[in-house]
Amino acid sequence: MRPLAKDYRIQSLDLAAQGADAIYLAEMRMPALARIKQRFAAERPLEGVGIGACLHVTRETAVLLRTLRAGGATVALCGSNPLSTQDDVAAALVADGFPVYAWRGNDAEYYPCLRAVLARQPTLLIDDGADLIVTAHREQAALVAEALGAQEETTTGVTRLRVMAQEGALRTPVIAVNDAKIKMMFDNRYGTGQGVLSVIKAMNVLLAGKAVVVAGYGWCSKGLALRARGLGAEVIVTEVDPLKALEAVMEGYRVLPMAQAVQEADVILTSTGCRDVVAAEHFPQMKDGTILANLGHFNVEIAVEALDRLATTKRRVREDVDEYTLANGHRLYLLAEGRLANLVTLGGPPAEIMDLSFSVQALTAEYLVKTHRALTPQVYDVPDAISHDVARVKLETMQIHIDALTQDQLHYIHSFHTGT
Ligand code: RBV
Repeated sequence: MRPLAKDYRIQSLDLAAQGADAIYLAEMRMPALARIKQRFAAERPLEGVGIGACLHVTRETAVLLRTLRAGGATVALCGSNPLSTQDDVAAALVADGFPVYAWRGNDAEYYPCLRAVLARQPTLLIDDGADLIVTAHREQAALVAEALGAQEETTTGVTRLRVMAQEGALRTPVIAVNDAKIKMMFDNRYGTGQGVLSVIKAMNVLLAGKAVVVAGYGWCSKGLALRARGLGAEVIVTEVDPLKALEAVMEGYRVLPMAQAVQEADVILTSTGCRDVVAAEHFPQMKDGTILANLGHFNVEIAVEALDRLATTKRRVREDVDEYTLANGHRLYLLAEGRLANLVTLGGPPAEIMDLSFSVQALTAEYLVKTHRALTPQVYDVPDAISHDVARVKLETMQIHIDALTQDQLHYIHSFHTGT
C-alpha cells in the first residue's frame, strides 16, 4: 500500500475501496495503456516530471495517472467539469497517493481546485477544456514560462488554444491530443456517440420512432446520429457548415435549421462546441415532453439560464433530470443541468475507448519531454506515428491481424513511373 496523499480535497475517503474496484474493472479493458505502463516502468521516460492534470475524474483517468506515475512522473489532479467527478475514484486515487482536488457538484470551488494543482508547480499540464492552461496563463506566468508544455484532450479546448495562439497569447507549446486521428475517430465518434444512452439511462425513453435532433455534424455528432438511427430514431441534423451539412444529407439524414427542427423534436442533442445552439426563442416552440441533452464540453450549448427565466416552474424529477414547465404548459426535460450528459450520467466513454485516447496522452507526454526544447509556443498536432502505434497495439491486444505491404507493393506506391 502506498501512503495516502498528504494534500487533497475530495468528497469522502470512505469510498476508496469501491473506487479501487471501479478502477480495477476499467484497467482490465485498457490493454494498450497497460502495455505502455509496463514499458514506462522499465524505461522511466517521465522521471522527475511534475504533471498537473485537469481531467474528468473517472476510473479511466485513474488508469492514465498510474501509467504516468509508472513512467516516473508525479501527478496532481483536479476535475475538468463540476459534475463529472466519480467520488469513489477520487477517494481511491488519494488512497493510492495522488493529490486530488475534485468532488461531484463542485461548482463554487472549481477554480480553487485548479489553483491547488498549479500550486504544486507542475511543469507539464494535461488539460480537458483548457481551463487549467488558461488559468495558468492568467495567474502563473512564471510557471507557464518554465513549463515543458501542455496537452489538450478535447475539441473545445483545442479551439480555445488555437485562438490563444492566433492572438499571440500562448506562452507554451501545446499538443492537440484531441486532433489525433485515433482520438477523433474513436473517442469522439463512438465514445460520445454511445452517449445517446444517457437519454435512455436518465429517462428510459424508447428512441425507436422518435425524432432525434442532433446539433452539429462533427465527429461527436456523427456518432450520436449513427447510434440514434441504429436505435430506430428519425435523425434530423442541424449545421452551420455547408460541407458538414452536405455530408449529413448524403448520409441520409434530414437537415433543417434549428428553428424548424425544434418543432419536430422529441429529443435534442447538442455537441457543437458553440454557445446558444438551442436558444431562448427555441424553447416555446418545442413539443410537450421534449428531452434536451448536451454532450459538448461546456454547459453553454443549451441556453440554460434563458430556460430558467422562461420556466414557470422547475423541479427535479429523476436523478440528473430537471423538468421545466413553460407558460404554454409544455414540459421540457433537461439532462445533467446542460453539462455533458454522457460524462455525468454514464461515466463517460467506456474504458475500451479511453484506452486509445489515454494511450495517446501517455505517449504524447513522453514525446513532449523528449522534444520540448525544439518546440515553440504554438498548437502542434500529435505525430501520426503515435496514432498508428496505438492502433497497432490495440489491434494486437484484440488479436486482430492485418496484412503488410510486400517489397514490390512498397516500391509501387512510392514510385510514379508505373501507369496505364
Ligand atoms: N473524456 N474522459 C473520459 N472516461 O475519463 N471520458 C471522456 C473518461 C474526455 C473525452 O476524451 C472528451 O474529449 C472529453 O472528455 C470531453 O470533455
